[in-house]
Amino acid sequence: MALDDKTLDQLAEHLHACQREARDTLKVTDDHPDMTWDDAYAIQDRILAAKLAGGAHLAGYKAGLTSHAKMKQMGVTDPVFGFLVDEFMVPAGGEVQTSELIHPKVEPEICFVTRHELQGPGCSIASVLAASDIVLPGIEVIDSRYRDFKFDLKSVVADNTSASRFVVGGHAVDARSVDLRTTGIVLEKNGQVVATGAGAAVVGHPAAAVAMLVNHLGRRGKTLPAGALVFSGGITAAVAVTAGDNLTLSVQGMGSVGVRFV
Ligand code: 0L1
Ligand code: MG
Repeated sequence: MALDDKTLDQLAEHLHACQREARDTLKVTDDHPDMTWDDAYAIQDRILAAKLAGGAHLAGYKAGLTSHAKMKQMGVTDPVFGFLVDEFMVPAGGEVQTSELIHPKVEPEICFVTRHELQGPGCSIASVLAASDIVLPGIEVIDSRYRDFKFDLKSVVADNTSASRFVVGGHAVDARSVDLRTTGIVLEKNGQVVATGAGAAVVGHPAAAVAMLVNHLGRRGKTLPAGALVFSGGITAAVAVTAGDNLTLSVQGMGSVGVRFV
């Protein structure tokens, strides 16, 4: 760790305020170029602790930057991980208030719900599938707090991987009943197809991203609990949205889920 507790507290407070107030900021590594990955996750942990202290509940976990194209672009080999709380939750077909966000984008994802606790290191796709209950379509709304999307990966981790809203829906299926690599998705904005893809775009298999999350948690002395919702990562590039947009994600064999931006 390069940063002391006081600095970690201040950065967490700052980024949390930016998220709550839809206020943008410069990336945190501008003032703290020596910030380590552990520091970045420690800031994220502090934001979660503040949310829980304020009455929020942990609603799930997310893997971010999961597509090979985006990882190559950012010069990284592993995804990043964040948390979801109930205040980010939007009902299927519900509305997202764009005035509460800075510059939102959406990502089409396949979500897992675990039946059994998972522990890493050493977690594999097979362990994830064996421990999973259902998979279902999910739209993640990301909203980087960094001005003009000028960020680096450690700053993104500190900013809870741009998490801001999420919606799940469609129809859930047994995680072992489908080949998630070849499961196709179509994302429509206002009735126009804006992105298509297949599960394999997420580090080869969406369950691989969940295994990476479990191994990441394991390295930090944590486990993925039974009943956890996990957004396994965007299958395509994120799509920018503004007020008035209607988004629908269809996932092969799992129906559709939609959300409206007002
Ligand atoms: O969920 C994600 O893929 C996180 C993306 C973080 C960077 C961004 O805001 O584009
Ligand atoms: Mg995502």
